[in-house]
Amino acid sequence: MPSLFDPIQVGALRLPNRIVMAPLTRNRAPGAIPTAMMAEYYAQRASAGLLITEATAISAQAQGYADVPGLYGTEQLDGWKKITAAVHAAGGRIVVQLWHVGRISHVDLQENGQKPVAPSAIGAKAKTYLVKDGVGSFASTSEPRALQTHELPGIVHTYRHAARNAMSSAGFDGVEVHAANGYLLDQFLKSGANHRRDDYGGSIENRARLLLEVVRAITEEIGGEHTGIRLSPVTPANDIHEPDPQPLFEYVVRELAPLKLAYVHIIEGATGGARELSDRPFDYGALKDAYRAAGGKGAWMVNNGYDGESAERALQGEADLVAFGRLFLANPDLVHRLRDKAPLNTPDKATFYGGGAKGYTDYPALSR
Ligand code: 8OZ
Repeated sequence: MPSLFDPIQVGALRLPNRIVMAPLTRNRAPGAIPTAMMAEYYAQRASAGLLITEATAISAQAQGYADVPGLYGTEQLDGWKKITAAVHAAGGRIVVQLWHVGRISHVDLQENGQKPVAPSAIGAKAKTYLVKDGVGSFASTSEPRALQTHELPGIVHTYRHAARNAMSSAGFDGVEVHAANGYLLDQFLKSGANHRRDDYGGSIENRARLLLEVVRAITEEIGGEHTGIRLSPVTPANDIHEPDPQPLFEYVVRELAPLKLAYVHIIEGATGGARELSDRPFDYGALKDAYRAAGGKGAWMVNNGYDGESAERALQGEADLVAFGRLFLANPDLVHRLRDKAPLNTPDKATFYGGGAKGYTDYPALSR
């Protein structure tokens, strides 16, 4: 049986261990431009088997929070290029998480104060984060407008274009499609947010259509071996709801199977919260079985609240890879600490979102 410290092939990448840094929004990219401090932060964590960047907007319309990075302008791509170079120089591997927030946005973050876009004109009871004159505050998300059917090929193209730029201009080793946590692709998947009457709403096949078009376009562009996906079947994050997730997600992974993805990344339970939800049971083993039965060979990555011990147990079961969020945030040398069963730094919630080096690049590594 493998341990966290055994190497593994994941698509085109050879990982030296099975410990992944989960995507973590940190709101430290003013004007959506990645910074030198971000390069230091990611390079400090380069001993991870794989680094997944914080969610990164694929267009101006895809932005939903102040100071999250983008991947659509030259300055943004140049900023990321310095980050990927720093990670590679430190011996690491890094993929970028491609993000469109859909309705989880605010008119103040949209070009010309337009409404955010969504599958349907249904607002989310959720908060976003704005910065005005240097002062940050939480604000309710704005009422969205429904995307018209003829706009959807443009959304697919935007993902394709971002994936191409991620590889050829920004120097990433791959991309992760963010289809989780109540953002655009999850909004299309789940019937609480998708009341469409065209080919992109109603049946499971229709609700999964946009996601599958996006992933097919990306894999055509950069290859499945450079592509991963993140799904959260039951999370209530961002006011998202689906009464019958099991058949929906089994359909999704069966359709993903032929695309030869590098990995499938599953958030178990409520994002950053309870792993088991009594009102939303879900059989993750059956999900993986559906993927494998359909010929899916991608690595199976699990996430949510793992520590070293529960991660080792997961590797004895369904998992090939385990993604750690808060523990990696607070422990740049998490791999070494888990191997040595050393004490861990405690994450400081007050500095998760926004700010400077404090609670970002100043968590100490153990001296070795
Ligand atoms: C925390 C704050 C803002 C965004 C996600 C991208 O949940 C996020 C996110 C997390 O996927």
